[in-house]
Amino acid sequence: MRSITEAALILLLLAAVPAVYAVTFQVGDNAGWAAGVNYTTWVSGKTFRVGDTLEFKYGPSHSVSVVDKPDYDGCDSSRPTQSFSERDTKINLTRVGTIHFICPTFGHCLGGMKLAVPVLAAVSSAPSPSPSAPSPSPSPKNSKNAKSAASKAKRIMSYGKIGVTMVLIYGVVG
Ligand SMILES: [Cu+2]
Repeated sequence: MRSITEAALILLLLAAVPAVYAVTFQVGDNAGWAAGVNYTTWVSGKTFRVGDTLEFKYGPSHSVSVVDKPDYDGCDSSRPTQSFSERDTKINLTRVGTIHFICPTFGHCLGGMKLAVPVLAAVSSAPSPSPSAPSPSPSPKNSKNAKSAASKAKRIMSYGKIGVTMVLIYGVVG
């Protein structure tokens, strides 16, 4: 009885494992989202995955804007896709690709308050259905069919040979 309970617990733990992989990164570590932090250095050596969370902690003079790459490169905060200023912003990473952040306060991005986070696919034990699953192209399939048809024909021929041999044997015996 006890071992069944233990086994059930282990199964529960195993099922919970993918959730354990989700990580919350505090941007800039203890320095937070602030001037004078090198976010390129902060990003390097870290692995970000879909399901992880970025937490921005910052003072009232800062904000967080999600921008595209050209605006990240050019420190242009005039057309963010998302903006936050609640001083504790949690961004869930939901897509594979690089997500770009800048501080829209004048001069801050140029001063280094910019962050590009490369997001990799989630690690999961459960196979997720892929919309772009590779399907075999028709030509190799056809040649494979032709091959198996040829081997089938060969087999039929050898059966035919055995048949003829048996008929001959019967003929000799009879
Ligand atoms: Cu700022």
